Amino acid sequence: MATRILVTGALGQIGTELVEALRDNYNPQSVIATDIRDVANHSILKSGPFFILDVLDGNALEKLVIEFQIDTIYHLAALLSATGEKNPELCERVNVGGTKVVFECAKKHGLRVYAPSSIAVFGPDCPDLAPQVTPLNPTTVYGKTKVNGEQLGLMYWKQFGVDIRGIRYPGLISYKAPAGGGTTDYAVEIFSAAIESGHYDCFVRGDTRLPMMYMEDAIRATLELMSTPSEQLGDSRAGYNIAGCSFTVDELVTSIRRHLPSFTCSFNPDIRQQYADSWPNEIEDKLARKEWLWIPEFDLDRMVDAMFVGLQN
Ligand code: NAD
Ligand code: AKB
Repeated sequence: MATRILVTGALGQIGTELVEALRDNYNPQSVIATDIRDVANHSILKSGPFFILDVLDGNALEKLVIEFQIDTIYHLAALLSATGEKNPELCERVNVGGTKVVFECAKKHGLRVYAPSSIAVFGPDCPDLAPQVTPLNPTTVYGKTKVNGEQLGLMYWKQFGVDIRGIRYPGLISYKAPAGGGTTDYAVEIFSAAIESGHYDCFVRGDTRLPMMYMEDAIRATLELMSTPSEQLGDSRAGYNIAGCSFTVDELVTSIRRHLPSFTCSFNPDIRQQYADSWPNEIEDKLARKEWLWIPEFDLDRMVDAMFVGLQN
């Protein structure tokens, strides 16, 4: 039977590009995009089916799964770190509660699930180069919900055989949709500010180094993980480390100046500096490379070049 997919949180930064990639790979009418909100004229509302869905509403989710004979869910609905820390109760409810709703539905209907994790699972006790297996002691509520999601995913796989997979995405950089309220948003916002005004006021220090990834690499990683035979995946299946490129804001500014020599950046760290400081500088991804042959393509300069091409066209 042909793959029939439902995507939650589809209007966000990742969903905007993942839905298009899935619709390119499968029958576009078989990729059902959903989100709790509507965005007028959004590209994915035009390229295939879209429904309003609050991921906490298990009955509504089940109705769509049955109606469209869904076999795979890409579960993207969540609150990111900066938004989540402002509203921890809602963050916990959506990120953990919503994930349980999706996993229960998958268990009942025999679905496969992709549920992303984040580098936010790591805490200050993690080495600068984050290993795949290390104690996970995040300080943010968001990070705790992501650890919870990974643990639930592994539990549903081991106890009930539900095929759940996930990647610990680094900060994702893209130009097709705005970043969704995270700590790494500065590495997205800096590009439009540079092009529009020649200046960016950054909310973390210039020496802040975080793991990042260009969206094209992240989408490819997602599709590659989901097309890997289940028996190749081990106990990290719900939260694989993958590395793209790590850089400081100062290094990002230097790379942007190759395109805009007069670009300036000022620094006014806010509470998000604390979240950034609690995360590792770099990610070690040997296991993903071994188990599903992950390999990144975009380094800092290539990513910056692609952002300028994307934003200026
Ligand atoms: P985003 O904030 O851009 O999009 C999330 C979407 O979820 C939004 O469109 C929002 O309307 C929707 N949503 C919120 N509450 C909902 C609810 N109750 N029901 C249904 N939809 C709801 O986030 P994103 O960047 O696309 O992230 C998607 C996933 O990837 C999240 O799990 C996030 O933790 C993870 N992730 C993202 C990044 C990144 O840099 N973008 C990095 C690491 C992990
Ligand atoms: C955030 O900054 O909250 C996200 C993430 C790394 O999970 N981009």
